[in-house]
Amino acid sequence: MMSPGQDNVSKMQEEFAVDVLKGLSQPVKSIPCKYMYDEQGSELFSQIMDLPEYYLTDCEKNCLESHKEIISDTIGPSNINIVELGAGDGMKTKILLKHLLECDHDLHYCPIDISGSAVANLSRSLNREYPDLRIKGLATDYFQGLTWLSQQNHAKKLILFLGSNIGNFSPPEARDFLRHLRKSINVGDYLLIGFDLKKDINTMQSAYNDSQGITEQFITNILERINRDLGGEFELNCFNYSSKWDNFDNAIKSYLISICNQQVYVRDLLTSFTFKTGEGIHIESSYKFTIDQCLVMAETAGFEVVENYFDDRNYFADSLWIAN
Ligand code: AVJ
Repeated sequence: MMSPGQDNVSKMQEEFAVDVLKGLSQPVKSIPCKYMYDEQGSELFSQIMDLPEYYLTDCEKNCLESHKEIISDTIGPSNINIVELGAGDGMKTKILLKHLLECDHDLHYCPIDISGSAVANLSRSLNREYPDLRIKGLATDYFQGLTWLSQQNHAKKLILFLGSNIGNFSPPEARDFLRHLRKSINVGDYLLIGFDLKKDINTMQSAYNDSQGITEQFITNILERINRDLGGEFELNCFNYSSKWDNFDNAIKSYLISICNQQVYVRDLLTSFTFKTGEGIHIESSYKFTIDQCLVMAETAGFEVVENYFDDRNYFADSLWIAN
């Protein structure tokens, strides 16, 4: 695997510092959600995927389990390079990889994830389970991942973008990202992309307000990371977690809300940030989709929808697109 070498790590640290300074200096404070995924955050997210309330993972596993044959037949038996953006612990992907290997597909698998520890763990466990699978892991963010992708040869590719990771982008960001992704691959390459579909509000909100409080820990970890990595002085019990459905934007929005008037010093930024009682820091939006929206997104980005695969409850869709 291409490990996050020392240069890469310090570059990531510097970007984190710059983005926290920018985000907390705005009138409406925010921190980019990609910074939730340090080693602790990636571990907490793995725990979230096992929660009974977090239906997304079970639904997508069900989608892939029920449709792995048709997906495998559609992309054909040729040599194929599978590149996964935001691979995480790869538990869902294994369903597909296992089946493709059993069908004698000649596979290269390249998991890309912002968390170096996640990529290292996944590569190790896949090596053990599938000694024949050729793996090249990359610890980097989506945008550098796309730069790398655009430099690859013309071998046939299947890009995986699972888990409704696309839902963290606002609609204009999602459009730009998918166009950029399309430009980084070739005509005839495939994209399998997961969408969490709009459903009753209680079900969606419960997925982000689990009874064990793991999601709260996951979101709050971003302040702990500022304390750990940037010498921040956030008092974790001076912020409350809030995650609610926004009916106008069709998204779950997650905030950390200051419970008092306070100032927080962050040593490496040489800056104190002021928070008023009730003031929120926006951490994450998780947009939800209709299947018609998915179709428009595909066409706008230069793809054609080959097929939509649903789970038994129609909660989630994995959509197979071909670049045209
Ligand atoms: C990994 C972005 C799909 O938005 O549902 C889970 C992250 N945040 N619980 C999501 C997340 C809180 C997740 N994604």
